[in-house]
Amino acid sequence: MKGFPPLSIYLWSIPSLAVLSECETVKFGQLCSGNSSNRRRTGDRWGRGQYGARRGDRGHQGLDIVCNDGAIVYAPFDVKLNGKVIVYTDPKKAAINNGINLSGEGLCFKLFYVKPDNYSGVVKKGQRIGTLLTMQSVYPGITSHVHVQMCDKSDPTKFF
Ligand SMILES: *[C@@H]1O[C@H](CO)[C@@H](O)[C@H](O)[C@H]1NC(C)=O
Ligand SMILES: CC(=O)N[C@H]1CO[C@H](CO)[C@@H](O)[C@@H]1O
Ligand SMILES: CC(=O)N[C@H]1CO[C@H](CO)[C@@H](O)[C@@H]1O
Repeated sequence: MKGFPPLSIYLWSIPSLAVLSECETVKFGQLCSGNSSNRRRTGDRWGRGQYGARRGDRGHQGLDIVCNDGAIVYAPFDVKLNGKVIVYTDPKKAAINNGINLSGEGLCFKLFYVKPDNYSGVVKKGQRIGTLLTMQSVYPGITSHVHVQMCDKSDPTKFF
């Protein structure tokens, strides 16, 4: 048997590979009308859109996907609506203070700056969740976007 790894190595590798490939296949479908490729916000005068980008003294906790004000936001896969998200406490940002907590494909995540049609129930992939709020009214010149944030605040980039 010299030169061969123990059989247990082969046995352990099989289920772990299966789990790995299953996780890697979860990808977000189109989130916003007019942006079929889920194009990401790169940067503008208000900041950059990637996870971990600088936001004052902390890091950006989500990933920003380009979406025009008033555009339709779609379910990226079959989802369950888990209720409203409060994005801001600052009353000056009330116009864009809305969002929705969702789950599907084993993921729990939130979409910010969206006015959802409903706060509970289910929505099929590609069906309408709601519309993008008027980001330009609060952040003039920003690349308007949907902010995607995992409920555990982990990096969502691998799902795009
Ligand atoms: C989102 O909704 C789920 C399911 O109701 C809940 O368990 C979770 O705590 C919520 N997450 C956040 C960050 O609000
Ligand atoms: C609003 C928006 O982001 N539109 C873009 C979505 O993606 C397509 C294809 O990548 C672009 O051409 C649009 O400009
Ligand atoms: C499933 C569900 O509750 N759908 C409702 C979502 O909201 C619209 C109006 O905004 C209703 O017509 C649907 O019945």
